Order: sequence, then C-alpha cells, then structure tokens
Amino acid sequence: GAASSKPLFSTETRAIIYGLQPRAVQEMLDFDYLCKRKVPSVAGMVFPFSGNHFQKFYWGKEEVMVPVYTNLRDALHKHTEVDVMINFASFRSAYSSTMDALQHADQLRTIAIIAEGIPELQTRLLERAADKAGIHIIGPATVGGIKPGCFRIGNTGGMIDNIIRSKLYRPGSVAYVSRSGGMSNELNNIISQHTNGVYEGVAIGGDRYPGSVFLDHLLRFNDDPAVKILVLLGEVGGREEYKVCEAIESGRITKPVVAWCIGTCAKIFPYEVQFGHAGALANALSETAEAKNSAMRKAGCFVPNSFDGFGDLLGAVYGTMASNSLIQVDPEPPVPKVPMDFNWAKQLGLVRKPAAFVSSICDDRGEELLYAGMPISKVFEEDVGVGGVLSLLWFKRRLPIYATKFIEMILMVTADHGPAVSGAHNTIVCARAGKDLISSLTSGLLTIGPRFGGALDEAAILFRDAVDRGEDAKAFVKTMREQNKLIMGIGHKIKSVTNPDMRVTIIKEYAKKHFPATDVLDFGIAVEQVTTQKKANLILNVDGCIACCFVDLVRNCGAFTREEADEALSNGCLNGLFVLGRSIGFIGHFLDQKRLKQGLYRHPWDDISYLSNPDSSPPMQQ
Ligand code: Q5B
Repeated sequence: GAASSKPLFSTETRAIIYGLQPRAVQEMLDFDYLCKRKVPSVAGMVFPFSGNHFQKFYWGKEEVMVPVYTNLRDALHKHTEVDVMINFASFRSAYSSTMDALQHADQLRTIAIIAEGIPELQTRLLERAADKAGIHIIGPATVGGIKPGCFRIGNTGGMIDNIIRSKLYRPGSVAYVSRSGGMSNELNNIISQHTNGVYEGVAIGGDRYPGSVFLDHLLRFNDDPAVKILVLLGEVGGREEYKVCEAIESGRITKPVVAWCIGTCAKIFPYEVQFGHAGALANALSETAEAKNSAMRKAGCFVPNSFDGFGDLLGAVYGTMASNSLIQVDPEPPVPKVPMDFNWAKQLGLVRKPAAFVSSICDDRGEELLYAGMPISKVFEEDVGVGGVLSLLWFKRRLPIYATKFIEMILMVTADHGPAVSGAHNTIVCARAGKDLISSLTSGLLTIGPRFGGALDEAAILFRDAVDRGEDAKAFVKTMREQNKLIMGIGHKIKSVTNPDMRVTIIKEYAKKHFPATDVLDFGIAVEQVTTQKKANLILNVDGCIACCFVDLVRNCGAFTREEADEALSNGCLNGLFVLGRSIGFIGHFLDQKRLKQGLYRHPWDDISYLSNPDSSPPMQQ
C-alpha cells in the first residue's frame, strides 16, 4: 500500500546512516544539539567493509560514540526505534542497498537517497518496490530535508551558522517542497525573513523520476495541523505541478499555497534548455515554467510575477493570516549555541593556541616537501647528495661541495669495521635470537658510547678548547694524565703506529687537501705524537680524527659564524655521524645473519671465567 501521510519526523526520530559519512553525522548531531534534542538522531552507521566498531563524535562539548555496523539488518535489530535510513551509497550501489533496506518495511518508514546519477530504470524499480512496502523515499539526487527542532537529513540547511541565521533550530508554520537542495537553502532564508519560519522542508531531488513527488509532501503538510502555509518551488520540466493544481481544485489541499516554478528564462533561448537537473527540461509547452506558473495561479496558488517577488508575496500571505489569528506567533526563544569546531574556528581566525611543538627543518604541508626550505625536486635537480641533505636537515644550511663530500666520506669510512666490534657483535647476537631488523639495529646502536664509536663529540670539544687556550700538546697530555682522564679520540684496540688505520689516513689527507685551515687536526696529530711515544696503540683514532677535522670544517668553511659552529658542536652532532654511518654496517650484519640462517647464539662456557671460588673474590676493605 502507499506510504501514509502522517508526519515523517519528530523530536524522537532516529536514523541509520548507510555509508561512512563522519561529516554528515557530525552535522546532524550538531543540529540535534542546537534543537535541544535529548537523544542524537543518528543511531548508527552501516559500512560493510571495516568490521563492527565505534566512531567518536561531538555532542555539544562532550564526545559520544556512534556504532558502525557491517550490515543494515544488525543495525536495525540493535536500534528498534530507528525508522529512517539515509543512504549515502554511490550511484553504483544505491540501488542494491536501498532494495535491501526495503526488506525492512516493518521498521523503516523513510529512506533518503542522496546519490546523483542512478539509472532511471533502477529508480523506477525502487519506487515501485517502495510503494509496495509503504516506505517514503526522498531523493535520489538530493540533500534530503529538514524539520526544524526535530530532524535533519545529512547536510541539509548547510553549515551551523546558516542553520542559526535561518532559525532552523525551532519550528515555524511554513512547510515547503522543492526539487533542488541549493534552492531549498534559499527558501530557508526567504521563509525565515518573511514569516515565523520553516516547519519542514523537503528537496525531492532533481531526477526525472524522483522517489516522492511534490504532491506527496504537500498532502502530508496539508494534513498536519501545525503547518499553516504551503510553499512549492517547482522547476521547468515534468508535470508534477499540475497534480498539485488538481489537488487544490478538488479541495484535497485546503491550505494557502505560495508557489513558483523556476526556469522562466528558458524562453530567452532559441532552443529547449536542459538546466542543471536531469528532470529540468521542458518536453512540451505545458512543461515550461511559464505554463505551470499560470496553471498554478489559475488553481488558486499565490504566484508572484517573478521569483524576486516571492518573499514579499509569502510575507503578505503570512501577515494577513497572522493578523487574522490564523497563525499564532510564539515569542522568539533565545538563539542556541553549539561549540564551533576548533579547526574551523582557527581557519576563521577566531581562536589561537600556542603550538605544543616547534619545528624548523622540514615542512611536509605544502605541495612539495621542503628540506630546510629547499623543495625536494631542487634537492635532486642540484644533486646535493646525502651530504647535502644531511647539512640541510642537521644544520639548516647548504655547505660547500667539498664539505658535503667530506660528510659522505665520514659515512663511508664509518659504515663498518667488521663483526668483532661491540656494536656489530650485539646486532649479530640479537639477530640470531630471532629478533627483527629494528631491534637488532638498535641493540647494536645502543653500544655506541665513550669507548666505542661515541667519542667524537667529547674529542671535538677537548681538542677545540685546547687549541683555543693555545695549549701545547705535551702539556695537554700531561694535564689529562694528572686529572686521570682518558683523551677521547686517542687509542685503539687493534690499530697502532705499526698497524695504521687507513680510514684515518684517508680523512686526514682529504682535510689537508680541501679545508681552508686544519688547526685542530694539526693539534690532534701533535697529541698523537706524544701519546704514541708512550704506547704504540695510542693513535689519533677514527673518532678523534673525524672530530678534529669537523671542528676545522665548521669553523672555517664560511657557512657558520664562530658561535653557530660552537653551538653545533656542543649540541652533539658528531656522534650522530658515527651512528648514521655504522647503521649501514649493522643492517648489513643483520641481513647477513638472516641470509646465513644462523641459529641462537650461546657464549661457550670455556670462554667465561667463572669466579665462584672464594679465593677469587675481591679482598675485603681494611
Ligand atoms: N690509554 C679505545 O683501549 C680504547 C688512552 C690512554 C690516554 C687514552 C681506549 C680509549 C678513548 C675513547 C675513544 C674510540 C678503549 C675508539 C672506535 C671505533 C672502531 C672500534 C674498533 C670501529 C682502547 C692501555 C693504556 C692505559 C691507559 C692508556 C688508553 N687510552 N691514555 N688517553 N685515550 N680511548 N674511543 O687498547 O698506563 O697502562 O694504565 O678508551 O677514543 O671505537 O675498530 O675496534 O670503527 O669500530 O683497551 O675503530 O684507548 O687500552 O684501556 O687497556 O689502556 O693506555 O690509561 O695506560 P685499550 P687500555 P696504563 S675507536
């Protein structure tokens, strides 16, 4: 049987949203809150692809969880009070999802279909099935509709400030039906300015075969005692306005109808014009806006001479009815408030807050990623290399090519020094315990410290300060000895005067050849001459050599002031170079162990001295 003409929406109406539409849901909840509804109008969402879960929304200042179901049956079963489904499915799937919803005629009374472009044959099949099921269809190709104070379909009525401006948070006495969602917004505005406001508005959609027609809604409005004036905004194309004329002439519609059919400008064109909607094309003279306007005028509707006069004519009808006490004008309630979304308020320049983070090296927000202001495309165009990228991200500046090449040399010479060094050993043990790459890598990295690979920063400061004090190498070694301190950057487990470290030679020679000055390196070499006289392995090691050279580089390359150079060193960037370079090797060792399918490592007992004999305990303090 045909759908009943009882009101579709009340302050208790609840809906299921078909599709994952967080914005539309939030807009509906904001409207509810504005209308002082007790319960949110959205009971849940249906989205077949992501499993049952919850999504968080605002309810005024609070947050509420809205459930998402994978199918409509479960959603309706859980929320037996729901009688509206708002279908946001695309034009491809709107047919099947609406057909599915029509199986629930025992619960659903209204289905709004938002999608535009559903094939006309499918829409007609849907209409026939909906008619049989006694379910109201609003749409397709629509924003839906709105009932002030009660219920809003999706985004109807626009943003919250528009809802407030058109007083859609409380009911008026005028109910309208239009085709277009955009024009329904205009009607909200006109009605709020010339009368006590909108009671309900429905946009039936722009398709040639909408699921419900003007007359369906006007009859519903006519039968609702709270509605005092009916508004019809038709458009060129179709014959639905004539059905309204017949209903007025037969006495089925008794309330005043203020009407206009848009598209009167079509006559200016020498051919038939297809307006924005699929249905907005006159296929016969009787389907033109002019013919329909004059038929509506003849049937007794209030029809202005042009759309410009629509508001005034509506205002005049309303004024007469109000002064004859046919419309009771209630005192205006205070304008309600709904908290503004922070991001929106920020965009409007209404709020500000201190940022929790500041960052100055890299910006990913724009069209192109920027490294210290340099677009990534330029990084490649200018072929700045890894050394150039490092200098941008670590020091926020471009360095001369010899300097970026030097940085790359450091990464290359520190990349690995065999499986026996502490860090590689740890990485290997970790990999053999079955751990993943990151765990194995970090296990190795965590061994880098003052004795192994992490002596660079301290060495740099030590040698730099000695040079700045104008100290002599011998005196420096003596002072360190007197203070019982090891000189960072001096000494090696296996390398010595007789077994020189080629890495150190390479670095040293490059610095000597390319750097404008090498005062600190020269001092390091002078210290080495003193310490190696004591012991052959007390050479300027790879950490110490890199450290001395780097001080010379930042101080003399022209890209840093003296203060900036010293600050960069005090911030501890140099151990970072070893960490970065050696990560290459540690990852290599991890992959090597995996490739070689090495099992769990257990250290052999015979390689451990077990000091369980009481004689081997440390002597007691006297
Ligand atoms: N003596 C590196 O020691 C090592 C002295 C010193 C004055 C010193 C030691 C040291 C400073 C830290 C440093 C980086 C632990 C090293 C690296 C990367 C690597 C590693 C790899 C790679 C070696 C024997 C005698 C004692 C000591 C004295 C020792 N160092 N005096 N200043 N700096 N250096 N680390 O051989 O009178 O007999 O009691 O801590 O720069 O990590 O390849 O392995 O690429 O992976 O165990 O190259 O030098 O010597 O501690 O037994 O000392 O020399 O006081 O004197 P050793 P020790 P005495 S590069």
